[in-house]
Amino acid sequence: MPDRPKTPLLDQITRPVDLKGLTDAQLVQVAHELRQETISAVSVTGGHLGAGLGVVELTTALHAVFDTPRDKVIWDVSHQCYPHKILTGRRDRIRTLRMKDGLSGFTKRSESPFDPFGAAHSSTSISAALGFAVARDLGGVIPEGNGDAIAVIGDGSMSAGMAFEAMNNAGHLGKRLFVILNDNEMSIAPPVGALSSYLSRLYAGEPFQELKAAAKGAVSLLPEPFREGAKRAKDMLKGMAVGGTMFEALGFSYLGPIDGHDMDQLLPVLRTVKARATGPILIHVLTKKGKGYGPAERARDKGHATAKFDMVTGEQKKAPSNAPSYTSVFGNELVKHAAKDDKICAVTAAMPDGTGLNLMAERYPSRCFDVGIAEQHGVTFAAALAAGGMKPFCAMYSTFLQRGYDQVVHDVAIQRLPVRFAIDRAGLVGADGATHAGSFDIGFMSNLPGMVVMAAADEAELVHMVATAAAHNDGPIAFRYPRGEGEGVEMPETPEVLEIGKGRMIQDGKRVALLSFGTRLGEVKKAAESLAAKGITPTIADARFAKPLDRDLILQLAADHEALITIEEGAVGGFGSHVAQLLAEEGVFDSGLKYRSMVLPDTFIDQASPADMYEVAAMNAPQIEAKVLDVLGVATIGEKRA
Ligand SMILES: Cc1ncc(C[n+]2csc(CCOP(=O)(O)OP(=O)(O)O)c2C)c(N)n1
Repeated sequence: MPDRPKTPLLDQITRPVDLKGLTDAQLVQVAHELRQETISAVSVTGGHLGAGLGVVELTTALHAVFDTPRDKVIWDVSHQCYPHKILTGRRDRIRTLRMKDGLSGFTKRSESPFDPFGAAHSSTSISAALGFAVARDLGGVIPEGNGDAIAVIGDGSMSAGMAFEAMNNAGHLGKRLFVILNDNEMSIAPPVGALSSYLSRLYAGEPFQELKAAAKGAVSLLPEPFREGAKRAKDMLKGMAVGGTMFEALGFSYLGPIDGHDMDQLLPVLRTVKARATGPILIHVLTKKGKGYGPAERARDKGHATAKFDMVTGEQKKAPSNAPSYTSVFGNELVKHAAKDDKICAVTAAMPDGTGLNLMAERYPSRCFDVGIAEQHGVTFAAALAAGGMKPFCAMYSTFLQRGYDQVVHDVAIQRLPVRFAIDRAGLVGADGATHAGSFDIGFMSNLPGMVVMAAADEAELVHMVATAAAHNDGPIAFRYPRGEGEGVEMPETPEVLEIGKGRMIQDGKRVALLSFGTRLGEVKKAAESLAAKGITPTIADARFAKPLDRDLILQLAADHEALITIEEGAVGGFGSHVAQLLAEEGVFDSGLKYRSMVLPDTFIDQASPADMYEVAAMNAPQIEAKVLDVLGVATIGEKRA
């Protein structure tokens, strides 16, 4: 292949054990070739580039010094694992990353023994490493053996509560354990919060007096009522900081900061801690996200995630889009509402661009909050914003909202607080695979008393739903929408506040009614066109609401048709289950309605394009058509032959 880099030394490495005989100078060369191979692979597949480039030397050093897979290297989030995959026997498939039937873009236990723990949601690595360390000490038996446990965690991920819960526990247990803090001063967006500035101070070499001064300065910025509590917190911090880092106060030995691109620092430090450690050690490593590839280093997000690209120019190859993305529709609408109503505010957990809140942050910075990777805090923070008389939009991906679920139940729903949940990436998301699928939110939001749950069928509907959420002030409300572009429909001039719990008819037909919740509506319409050619005209309705259900609409559809099929981009236990419950309770089944529910199958679907994933889920137009024919007892040609 002409554009493949020359990698003579890397070509000899098929397993980490092959690194053992190399000199330090050769390891430097391996790292160099590994970087070129990583860039080349991601130029073909697209994916997470910047984070991996930042840990090329660290990856090489870890595998050279430790004995994986007996020793467990646990990558936090694991979006930085591509170089690790290349060194651990998966180089031959590295150009299938994130593709259907290819390598996962994250670590995955079923893929390799070198991936001891799967990840993709952040801040789990220290808990996992601690679990391995304790299992080792308790005599747990696994085929690879139980050696050292090493968590590699970014500064962004370190800011999450879960990381500190694990540090607290690990410091208490005192087991031999390594945490490598990979500090590149980046999350997806620039990291936010006090921890980030604390870390900067650690390596800026400023004395801790400075930290105290900063804490004092921060207190004086607060309005009077907050000052007393903040002062107490500051005093605590003062006490902790004197005599060591925060990490030492948590029971870790702190080592660093060291240059994570300098093998002459990395190798001796790792060798020393491997030989000597008796308890938990935190090694603070400074790296540069996107290191060694100009276009990534220069990019605003340091090449966090990229489409396929031209290796020479760095130009990304994106298909031109015809319709606006759902994310941008949400972001734009929110800004419009915020312009009219100064109580509207917004919360994102480290995803300002991904959720479209970057627009709000630009226009109304004082009303837009990036709380860091802290979904739990973000939800409770939004709850109290609502309790305090604001109108918060809590914008999170479906998959990450899972982490804030107790807060949704306990802080928002039970208190009936009007938090507006904007749930992005609902349904199957494609290349990020099962860990990022937004499969469960319909179920876990709809079962909460008092929660309103909507799904947009297209981008115009999303406009109405943002308006509906803005206007809904007597309890929590959620609206979900998928990743990617809209349907290309005409956009409404003025947004409409929808009547809560009312669906809409799309097409009148006979015999079978298709009741869609969300963006499968497009596939439903396609199926209906194809059915029309066979002489079947289904009724089509868009439920709009999974909670409260449009009882009148549903019972009418049931009364007027011999069959009713619901379809939604979510797991069992969602919209269809609520419809089935209603039909059962109303005795509709007693008189023989044929009811079918199309939901995601009871499996975790591996990465592919969203369309391919929906094919696996049997939820595309041909499968909807087949479902209709089946329920009506019309055999398809293929089946007849069989
Ligand atoms: C719970 C959770 N929320 C949000 C994300 C989205 N996310 C993926 S990577 C990332 C940034 C991670 O930053 P950092 O740990 O500093 O690693 P870096 O990419 O800088 O190497 C975020 C916010 C996630 N994976 N998990």
